[in-house]
Amino acid sequence: NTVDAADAVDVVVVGAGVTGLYAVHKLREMGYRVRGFERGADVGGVWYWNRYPGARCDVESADYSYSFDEELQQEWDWSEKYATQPEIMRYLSHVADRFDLRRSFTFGTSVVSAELDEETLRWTVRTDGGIGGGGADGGDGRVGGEVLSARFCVFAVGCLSSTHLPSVPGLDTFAGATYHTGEWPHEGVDFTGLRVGVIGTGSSGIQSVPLIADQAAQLTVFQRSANYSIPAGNRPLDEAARRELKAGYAERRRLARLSGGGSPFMTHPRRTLEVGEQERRAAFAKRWELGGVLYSKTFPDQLTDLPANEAARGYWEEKVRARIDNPAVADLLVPTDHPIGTKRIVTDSGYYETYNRAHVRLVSLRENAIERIDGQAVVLADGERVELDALVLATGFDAMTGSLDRIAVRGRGGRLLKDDWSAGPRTYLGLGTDGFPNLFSLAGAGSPSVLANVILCAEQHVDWLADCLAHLDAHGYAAIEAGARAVEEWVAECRERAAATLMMSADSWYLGANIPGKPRVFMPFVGGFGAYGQIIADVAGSGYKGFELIPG
Ligand code: NA7
Repeated sequence: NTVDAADAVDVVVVGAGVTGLYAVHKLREMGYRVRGFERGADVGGVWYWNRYPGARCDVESADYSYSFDEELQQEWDWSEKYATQPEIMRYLSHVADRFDLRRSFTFGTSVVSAELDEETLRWTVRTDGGIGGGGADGGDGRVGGEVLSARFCVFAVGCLSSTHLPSVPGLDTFAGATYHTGEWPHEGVDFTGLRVGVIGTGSSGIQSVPLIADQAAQLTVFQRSANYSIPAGNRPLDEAARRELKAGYAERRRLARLSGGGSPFMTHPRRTLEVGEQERRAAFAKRWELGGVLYSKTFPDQLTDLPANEAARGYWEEKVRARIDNPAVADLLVPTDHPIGTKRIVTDSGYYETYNRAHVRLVSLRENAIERIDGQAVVLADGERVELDALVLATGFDAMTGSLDRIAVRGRGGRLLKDDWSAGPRTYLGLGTDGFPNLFSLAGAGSPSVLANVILCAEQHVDWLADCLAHLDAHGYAAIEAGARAVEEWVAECRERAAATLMMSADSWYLGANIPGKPRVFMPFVGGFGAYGQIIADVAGSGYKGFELIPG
């Protein structure tokens, strides 16, 4: 395939989720010719796909929104403290309309490969030809999608976009309907009167179970590992609350940028066991009221010190047991295998209370594993056949690397990125890697994105990228490439920082532990959003230390 001038662009952006949308906007504003590609039929990324009942963000809506445009943040009205998936989709659609972003994207189209030309340092990017697949032969001899040449390749493919199916024998022969929470039908699903099974009790399972229970005649939840969940404390935002939020936005954003998680909340100033029982409980109670994921950072040592963690865990257990009528069921719902916060704490609405309902049953797979699926039934190790009309797989994702792995990215010497990363992702600052000049991965492995508010992470990365490209152009550089040594050091730093926490002790998707055969490597940067922002700003300020700037 030849690439003619018409197919040459400055930047290809892959993904129209929160990161890709802002990347296209920002780079286009700078005057670059940008083409975006998106697998889904519209903008939204993870929010486009995860339409399961109860899908809701676990970061407050006021924070989980772009900060780059003051008018945008002043004009948009969030209706609830924690936004539902439909409201987030309306917001992202509004952003796309407001900045006319859709015209730069080709939807329903996946990028399948990106190949470096070492002479020109340009990337040849190929797509799959879009919905309907394969045959985009427009009479110009090109079959199988578009081919274009780009100076920069920007991957904004998301950390939770490649769905994971459990390897249950007979799964594909199930006689009822099967749904994965991460690929939910757009027309919705009506479970009224049905016998429904849910496999998986991460965020997606825990958020969907109460709503599925409202419809189903019988609901069986198959739990491999119990999880820590905390009530969202969700509430509608009225006009007065919104006015107050908007008036305080500047300070709210300032604090969020300094924080560990990209939300304007600071941990208690002292260590857990330095304060008395009463003050400790008051601090936990305050965080509990804030809701959800913020609880994992009530005290600064909670994720580094086991006795401190145990104090937080103990408070959690006390609160949760009080919500569950049957103590034997409560025993199954209290995790015993990992410290609190070492998997992402789930933010729920009525999850534990759902098990107080007569038609809802919890099966612990640790005690009674799924042997196979046979016709209409899930067959358990003890021989019981659980007859089902519908099965919901809330079994998560090949997180952080799964979506990039699907794309054949070939750098210097024809090296495949996937092979380079076979022992775990290798990045410098999460942004680039050696052997792949002018290729950027945004809000992915090696960055704090999955441990923080991803919208601010996206802005942090895109703004860094925009400054970087402006620097290259101002100084006449053709390309920028992470140095091998800088990559080694960053990988080591990410590993060491994680090893100094309790995060290594959970079989989490942060570690790839949910995917059989995936190397056990802690993939995010655990040092916090604010600290990370300082690190990447310092690198830029130093003239991109650790990167090689290649003259034009
Ligand atoms: P998660 O958090 O990865 O949860 C997946 C769940 O599915 C979890 O309970 C898993 O148990 C379970 N699972 C996975 N494979 C199997 C098999 N083979 N058998 C039984 N159970 C299985 O995905 P979510 O979609 O809920 O949430 C992803 C993120 O989205 C979340 O962290 C938030 O950041 C938002 P396990 O714990 O591995 O034993």
